[in-house]
Amino acid sequence: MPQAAKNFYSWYCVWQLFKTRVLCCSDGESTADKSVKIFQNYIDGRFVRGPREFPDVNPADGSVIAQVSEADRNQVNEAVSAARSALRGEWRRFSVPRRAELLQKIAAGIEARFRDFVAAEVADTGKPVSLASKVDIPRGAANFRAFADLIKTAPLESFRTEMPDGAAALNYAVRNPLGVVGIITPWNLPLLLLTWKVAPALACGNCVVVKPSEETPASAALLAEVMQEAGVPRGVFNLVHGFGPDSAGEFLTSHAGVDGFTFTGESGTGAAIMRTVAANVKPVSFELGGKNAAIVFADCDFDETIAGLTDAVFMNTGQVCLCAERIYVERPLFERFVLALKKKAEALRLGWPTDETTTTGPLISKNHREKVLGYYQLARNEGATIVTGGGAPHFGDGRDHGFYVEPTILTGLPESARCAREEIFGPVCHIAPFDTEEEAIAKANDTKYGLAASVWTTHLKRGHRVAEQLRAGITWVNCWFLRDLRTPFGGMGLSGIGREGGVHSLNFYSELNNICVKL
Ligand code: NAD
Ligand code: 6OH
Repeated sequence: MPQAAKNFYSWYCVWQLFKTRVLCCSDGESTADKSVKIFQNYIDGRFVRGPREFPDVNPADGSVIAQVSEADRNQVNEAVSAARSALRGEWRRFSVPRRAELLQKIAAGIEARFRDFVAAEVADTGKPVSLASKVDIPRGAANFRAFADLIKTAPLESFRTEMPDGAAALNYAVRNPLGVVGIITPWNLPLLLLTWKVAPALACGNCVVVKPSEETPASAALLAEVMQEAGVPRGVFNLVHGFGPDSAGEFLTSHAGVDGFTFTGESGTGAAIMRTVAANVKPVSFELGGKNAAIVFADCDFDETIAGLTDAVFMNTGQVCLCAERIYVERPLFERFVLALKKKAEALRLGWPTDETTTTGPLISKNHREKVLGYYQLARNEGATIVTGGGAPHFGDGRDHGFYVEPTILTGLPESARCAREEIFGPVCHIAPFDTEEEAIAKANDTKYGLAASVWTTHLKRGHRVAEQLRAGITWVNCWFLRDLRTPFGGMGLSGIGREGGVHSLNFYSELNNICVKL
């Protein structure tokens, strides 16, 4: 079969699967037989429509794949009330082992519908099917399994206190749920980033109201089905669809009945949410943007470094908060490095997301494509050399209506250039040479962000020494995106507030009560 026909066929198969299995959600009844698919809200254990709908667009060809039911203020209020009632209901009596068992059941539910989730994520985000199958969906299930285990072994402090007069007391902390948690997530890794918050929140006994990105409602809608099938008590997991300002996002963050908010998204959105939440003085956990640096020393393992940084720059079409957009290379290696990364960029296969051989899908939306192409033009205006890419590809088929851009490598920008300082969130990096270790560290740290960094060297002591001095919440040495769910994750500066992951998640989603007993 010619490639174009194969692409069409695989796309058709995924679309059929998507139509008949994924698009859903009316009290457990599939709407597969209806022509217009509607993603509904899930409130108090029931799928409900909102008063308005908006289209869900496939970024690969710009087609409308479903309608999404936008929750209005009343429905967001209902979701928060349902969550609050559920906190007082049977959920309160769920012991830690029972909650852990339920989380395992949710993980199994995701795994049982693996193909549905993959199809949903691929159609919604345009990410390659290979990536959704290897990263997004397995990690979605793994988040529930990891926090099911972690909650069972979560440490709590205790101190025996002795006063100078001989009085003694036993102090010990007990872990209570934070309460109703508002969860707002972005579109780049929809299920992965949502479950990374929902799993620890439920593990700690909270009830949640989640608002996924308006760009990617599908996997959250499927997760609601899995929650229902797994027997999660009604009101414990609620899902509202919509936008940010003057929509479900803002209705949720301005609600005084939510006890805390966890948000992943842009730094500017974080600031807006913080202003809204401040009125009710609620705790926040923020995972925001980045302008992440990689430092490559001349003594690095060259092939490993090129392979690692190809992923770090181009994975998910550069739409991972941890992607490296600034690469500093020790001068003797600079030209060889630029040429090798150029070769890798040019070998990427921009294709239909459903094609197993595609490495690079479209960007998420028309707006985002305009933003990224705007930065490509700005880079030219700022004096960059475009080593490769710098524009939009032409396919001669339906993908020309999608949101693809070329993988792009820039050199020659001053450190003050906007393209070297602002988060672009596309398949693009700027590469600059450096002469000394101190210079590389200073350049890497010269940013208002502070999310992730990587160091590439075979010099053991230098690897540790440089990593320790980088201002980032996560620093990799000779690797990228190697993540252990028990480790702290988050950023400093414009990259966020607080840490999640392992016990850090458990602490955010809990209120500790220290009990002091006189002995
Ligand atoms: P975004 O900030 O535009 O939107 C994220 C979510 O916030 C969406 O659900 C949106 O509807 C909602 N929202 C927007 N305005 C709101 C408001 N005023 N009140 C309440 N909710 C509001 O981000 P995005 O474009 O979806 O995602 C890309 C950004 O996310 C990038 O900056 C990226 O770096 C960042 N990100 C960070 C991490 C991390 O872990 N640090 C992970 C993934 C993505
Ligand atoms: C941000 O876009 C991605 C974050 C991913 C993780 O934190 C992870 O653990 O996979």
